[in-house]
Amino acid sequence: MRGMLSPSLMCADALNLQTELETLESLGVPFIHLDFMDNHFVPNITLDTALIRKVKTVLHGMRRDIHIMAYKPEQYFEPMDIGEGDIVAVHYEACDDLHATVAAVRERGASPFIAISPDTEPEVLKDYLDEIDGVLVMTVYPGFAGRPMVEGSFEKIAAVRSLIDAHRPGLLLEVDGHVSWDFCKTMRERGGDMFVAGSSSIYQKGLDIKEAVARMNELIK
Ligand code: S6P
Ligand code: MG
Repeated sequence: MRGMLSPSLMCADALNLQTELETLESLGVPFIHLDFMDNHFVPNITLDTALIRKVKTVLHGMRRDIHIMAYKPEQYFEPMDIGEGDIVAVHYEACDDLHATVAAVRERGASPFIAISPDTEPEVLKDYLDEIDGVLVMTVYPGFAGRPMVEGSFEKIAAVRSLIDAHRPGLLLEVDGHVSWDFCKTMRERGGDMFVAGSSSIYQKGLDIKEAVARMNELIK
């Protein structure tokens, strides 16, 4: 399987989101990464539930890759109109009953992923691997774009890959945070399947988005 791109909408031009989405779709980008924050689990607010809901109405094949950085994520599923085709990553650190939250994503017809923050050990995933479709590994501390990669992230990606391969081969491994031009190839080699691209790569001033997506696709192939 080729490495897959999931551009982060919070890094795109906020005044031209529809055009940004149309361009990505025309380039055959498979996922759009949508960051939701509650200003409690992380100290920031970015895209809101109404926007994430609206994005669904303008897509033609590109899938929503929703990353919920919030406590009690299940309260946002209905407002976001989560359903078939969506990936929904909920944080291990943010859920009261992670088994139930994962099941609630599945009940809506979406694909549940578990996200782990940099200080969370991969081993915690073991109890959930049979219930999910993927793991999102945070390689920055969540909450903001443009952060530096946390030391040890390449090793963390490799450790999660080993865990997946040993217990549930086929699960997707998504890498989120500072997926830069310099680091993305190594992240792919260490076992990443999906890559969130933001201000460290495709959304840099002066870059043509078409050329940037092509370059990124080549590096993560
Ligand atoms: C961060 C969020 C990420 C960012 C992404 C931005 O809390 O979950 O998805 O959008 O990290 O990319 P970059 O290249 O600026 O780190
Ligand atoms: Mg994210």
